[in-house]
Amino acid sequence: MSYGSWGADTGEDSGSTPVTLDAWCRQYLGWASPQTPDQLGQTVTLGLPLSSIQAVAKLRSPLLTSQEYFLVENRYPSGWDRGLVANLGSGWAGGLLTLHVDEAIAGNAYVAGSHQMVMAEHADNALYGSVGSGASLFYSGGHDSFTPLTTPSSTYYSGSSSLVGFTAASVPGTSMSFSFYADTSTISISVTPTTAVLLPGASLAITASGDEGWGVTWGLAGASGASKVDAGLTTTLTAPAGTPVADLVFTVEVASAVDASITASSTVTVKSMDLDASGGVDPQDLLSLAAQWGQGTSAPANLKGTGTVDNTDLDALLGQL
Ligand SMILES: [Ca+2]
Repeated sequence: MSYGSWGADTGEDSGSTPVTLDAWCRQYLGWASPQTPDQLGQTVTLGLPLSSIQAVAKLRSPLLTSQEYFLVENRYPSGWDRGLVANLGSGWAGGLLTLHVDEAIAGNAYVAGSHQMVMAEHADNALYGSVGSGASLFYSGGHDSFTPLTTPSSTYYSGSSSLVGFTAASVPGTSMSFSFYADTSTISISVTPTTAVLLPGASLAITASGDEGWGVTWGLAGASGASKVDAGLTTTLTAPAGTPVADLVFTVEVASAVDASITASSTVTVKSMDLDASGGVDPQDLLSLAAQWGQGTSAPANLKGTGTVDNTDLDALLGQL
């Protein structure tokens, strides 16, 4: 708490109103369980520090170290934070306090050539001593953004981008909000396989990559009747068991969990078994299959989509007659 122990409102003796513990202290004590925004543009709302155990936001990219991150909280001249008035002045109106935390550092003592474990990111980029300033806080009308591109920036102590931050801090108040920022420029979602052919009732695992640790969300479009089971970066598609008289085409869609505009898709087909185009699946189709025996994947009778027309395709057709 340092200087905060001696907090006081206007006209009070020093120490009469010790200020609220900062977000790191509350997290350490178990008084705070930070919100962890994970979608670009997600609105995060923060009440006053002691109003809720979730009145803190933790900003961190899953791609990078878990030891270094930012804690954002709403500091406002109310309750114990009236004790800040003695040092910040009666005109202090509140804002978002942003703490840069590096748990790889053992303590908060100043060591030349190093940095402290918990330090405020001063919105006005000024240097302060033991006591900060109202201009240290982020708010609409002052400095309302904190990203890898702003000054001060959300760059890590190593000099690498943290890839996270916030924009659009609201005006000060007992409830404040911001928009979560994530640098998604390194995310490029792809899937394997991009195309496949399935027999009726068969299953196929489709895997995504390039999510940069943020994860993905899966969707399914196209013909009806298929189902899928999502498990992280993999989804397993199961084709409907019925006999297709016309090709069934399914589109498995995948999007970055942090930025839904970054997408990829896989096209899965269940081929028609009406090989002679009679309008139904019947014994005549066996003759068509026999005529294409040994042909490759482009043959209509290659129902499984791999190798050549063989017993697997014959069994599939017999199973559906
Ligand atoms: Ca037919």
